[in-house]
Amino acid sequence: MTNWDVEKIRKDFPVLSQTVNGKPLVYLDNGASSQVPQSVIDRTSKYLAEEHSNIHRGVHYLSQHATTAYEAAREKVKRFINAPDVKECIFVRGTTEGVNLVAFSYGRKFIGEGDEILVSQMEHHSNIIPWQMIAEEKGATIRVIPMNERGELIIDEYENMLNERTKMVAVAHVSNSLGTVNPVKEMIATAHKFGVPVCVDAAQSVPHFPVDVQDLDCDFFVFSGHKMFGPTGSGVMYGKRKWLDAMPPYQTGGGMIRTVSFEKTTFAPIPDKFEAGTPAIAAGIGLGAAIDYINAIDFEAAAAYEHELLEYASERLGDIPEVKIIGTAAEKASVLSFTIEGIHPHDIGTILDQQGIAIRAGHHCAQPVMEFFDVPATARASFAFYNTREEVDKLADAVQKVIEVFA
Ligand code: C6P
Repeated sequence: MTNWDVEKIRKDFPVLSQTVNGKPLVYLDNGASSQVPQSVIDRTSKYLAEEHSNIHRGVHYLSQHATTAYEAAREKVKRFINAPDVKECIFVRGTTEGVNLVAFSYGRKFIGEGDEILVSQMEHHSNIIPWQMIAEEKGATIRVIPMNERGELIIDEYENMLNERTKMVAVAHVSNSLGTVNPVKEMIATAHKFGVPVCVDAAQSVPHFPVDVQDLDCDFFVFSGHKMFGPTGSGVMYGKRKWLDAMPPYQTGGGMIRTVSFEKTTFAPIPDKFEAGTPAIAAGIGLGAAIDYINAIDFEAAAAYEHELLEYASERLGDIPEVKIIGTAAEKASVLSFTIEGIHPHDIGTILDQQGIAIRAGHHCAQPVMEFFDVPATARASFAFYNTREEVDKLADAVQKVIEVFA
């Protein structure tokens, strides 16, 4: 095993030490929301207890202090994703809001009748519906990049779909329902040959391995704080300045204007143009603390450890004949989706919960994926670097028990 002191890491996460239904909690629902280390809890509490004030508005001490802390968090985001310019990092509530921002703002300006938007077959609903809505509004068409039986995008077909009508490619870095790591760098390079921008849904990648938006050369990169050990209500939409400067505001109101009169309003430059109203200040500062936490651990080692854990879990569950693993791509991260013939995933989830094991059961907001695999839902274990092999063993034993109960 990789040299990773998981027991030491677990102590950073207070929630993990509790019992659920009389059993030690085994938290395997990190894809839905990861847990929060004490340092993030402390930083957020400190802000609320000692520093809280509205930002960008006040001349008084607390307001300036809060503004400095919030903008420091933005700097941390910039370094975390290696954005060229901190102003290209827009704070949003999460991935959903980020994709909506890109779809409606970019779409209103750059998408027209007869245009095409490519989304992949494995997208989360958050990276489908906003594009559908803007396509309807503009008379554009959604085209779907297909995948194979392992849950890998068929890149040859993708390349054939790009043409002069394509105005956007929207693709997940990592699929939340299958765990597939998509070859986004290559996909972006291909899209750029046609002058097409790419919006990467990074909700499931940033918690699991280091990312670099300049290396990827993506046009937009969107993620949620609560899946990367930060608070809910925090998230980021990174966009290349050339697009952000040209795009209209998504929401309007306070904090995003230069001048307002009843005749005309002019807008502030980025990032303010896209941050109308009082933001989630505590959440943003908490996200900064989550990035500090990730920077303080050996994230590369964490990624390697997590990968081994996923392989081990895939082996353990793969050894159970009744279990069918959904999503067997060569490149995967964190997610193990499975079904058991004749047992509904909700029943699996409920019985596992009785053992203190938290997994997710359902369609994972990816109904097209369920349709492709012809299942109503899957059970999904999703891992983080604080999970252990013993927890994987408990999962496998509990799954075996579920099968016995239903036999
Ligand atoms: N997936 C899951 O259990 P929000 O809710 O805005 O933070 O993230 C939306 C989202 C977008 N894209 C991907 C790839 C995602 O995984 C998610 C959230 C959770 O898989 C909740 S459905």
